[in-house]
Amino acid sequence: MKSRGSEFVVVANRLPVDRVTGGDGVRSWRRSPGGLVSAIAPVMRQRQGTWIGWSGAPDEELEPFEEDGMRLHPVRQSAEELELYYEGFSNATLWPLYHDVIAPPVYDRAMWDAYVRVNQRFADAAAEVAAEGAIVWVQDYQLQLVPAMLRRLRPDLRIGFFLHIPFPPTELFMQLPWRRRILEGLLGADLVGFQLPGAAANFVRLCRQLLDARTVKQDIVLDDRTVRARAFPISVDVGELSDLVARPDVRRRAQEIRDDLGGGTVLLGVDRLDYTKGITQRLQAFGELFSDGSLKPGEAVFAQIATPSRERVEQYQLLRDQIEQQVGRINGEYAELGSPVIHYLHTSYDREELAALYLAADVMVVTPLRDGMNLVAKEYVACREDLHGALMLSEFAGAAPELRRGAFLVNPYDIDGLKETMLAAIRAEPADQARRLRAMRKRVLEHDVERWACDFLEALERPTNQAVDLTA
Ligand code: GDG
Repeated sequence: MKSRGSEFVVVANRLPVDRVTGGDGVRSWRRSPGGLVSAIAPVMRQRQGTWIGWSGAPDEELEPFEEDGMRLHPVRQSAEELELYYEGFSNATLWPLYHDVIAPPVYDRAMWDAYVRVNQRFADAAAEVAAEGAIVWVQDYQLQLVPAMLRRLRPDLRIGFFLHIPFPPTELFMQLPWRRRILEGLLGADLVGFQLPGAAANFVRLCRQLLDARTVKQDIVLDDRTVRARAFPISVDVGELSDLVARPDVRRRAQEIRDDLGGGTVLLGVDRLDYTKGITQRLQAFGELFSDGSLKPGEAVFAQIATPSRERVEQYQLLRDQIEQQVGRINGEYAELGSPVIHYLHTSYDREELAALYLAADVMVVTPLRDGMNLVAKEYVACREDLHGALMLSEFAGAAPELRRGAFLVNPYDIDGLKETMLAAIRAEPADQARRLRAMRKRVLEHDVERWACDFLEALERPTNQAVDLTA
C-alpha cells in the first residue's frame, strides 16, 4: 500500500468539493469555491496528491474517489461527532478561545474526547494513504492533534501544519484544560505555519513556558528534531478575481446592483455570520451617522451579506437575532418607503455575484474584532482594478499589517472612531482612493495565494538543520 501511496497529502476537516444536485435530480460533486482549494489544486495534480476530509454529510461512508484531477479520501463523521467535535470542541471551545474570548469558550470533556477520536481517525487515514517520505500538509484548528498522532504512526513523513485563525497569547491559552496536549499535537509537525509572526511567537513562548522546551528564535529544539514556527500570511486567487471582474455580465450586474441601491454611496459588508466579524459594531456606527445628522437617508446605503454559518451553535443563533433586531430598528427609524438604509441578506452567493458586489461598493467595510487574516479585504482590493473605492479595515484583522498603507484603519471597539473613519472613507477624494488602492494592490498582487502555498511548501521541504542558527 505504502509504495503506491501519494507523495503529497492534504488533511483538512472538509473535502475540497461540495455536493450539487442538477436540474435532473442527479447528484454530483463540484469543486468548492475559495482560494485554499484553487491554490492547492494545481499542486495536487502535479504531484498526484490525495486530499483527506469529511464529505459534509453525517454518517456517510464513502469510498475514495477522483474529482477534478484530485484524489479524494473521505473520512467519516457521525452526527454525534459532528455535534461534539465540530460544533463543540472546534467551534464552541477553540474558535472563541483563539479569538480573544469574544464569546465564552465551552470546556466540556465529552467534546474533548470526540476531538481526540476524530483527530485520530484523520491521522490514521493520512498514515494509510501517504507514500514513504511523503509531504503531508494538515490544515487548521480542527486538526491540531493530527501532526503528533501521524508522526507516531509514520515517522518517515514530512509534516506541515497551517493554522488559519489567530493563535492566542499565553494569558488566554492557559485557560484550556487540554493546553499541553494541543501544543504536543502541533509539535508533531516539522513546520507549524501561522498567519502572523505574533502568533508564531505566542506558540514558541508557550512551548517554552508550558513544556519547558528549548527554543532558539522561532525554532523549538526537541531531543531528536527541530520544529519551526513561521508566519505565512494567506492571500487570494488574484487571477480568478481579475478574470471575474473583466466579464461583461459581472460588470452589468454591478451596475444593476448600484441602480437597485438607489444612487447613494454604497457601503458593503461580506462576512460569515460570526461574532468575530464585528457586524453589530459597524451597523451601530452606520445607524448613528443618521441619528446625529452626519448622513441623510438616500445619501448612503449599507448592503450587509451575512452568510449562514454554524447555525446550530448557540452563540451564532443569539448573534443572528441581535443583528436582525438591530437592522430592523435602524431601518424602522431611517428608511423611507422602498428605500431601506440597510439591506441585510442572510444568504450565500456565487463568486460572480460576489465579484459584482465588490465592484458595486464604494466603501468595503471589514471590521472584525479578531481575524486570522480576512480574505474579503484582499478580494476587494484584488477586484478594484479601476482604483475606485475605499477599504475600511480593522486593526485586528490579520490583513492589517499588509494593507495598512492604503486602508482606512479602525479599532472596531471604538464606535466614535468607526463613525469618523466611515465618514472619511465615504468622502475620500478619487485621487486619494486611487493612491491607497495602488499601494494595497501592489502588495496583494505580488503576494497571492499561489505564492503563499509555494512559500509554505518550499519551507516545509527545506532540511530543518539549515534553518537553525544555533549561534544566535
Ligand atoms: C478563515 C479565517 C482567514 C463569503 N460569503 C460568501 C463567500 N464568502 C467567501 C469570501 C472569502 C471567504 O468566504 C471568507 O474568508 P475570510 O477570510 O473573510 O473569513 P473566514 O471564513 O472566517 O476564514 C480567516 C481564512 O480562514 C483563510 O485562512 O482569512 O481569518 O477566519 O473568500 O469571499 N463566498 C461565496 N458566497 C458567499 O456568499 N461564494
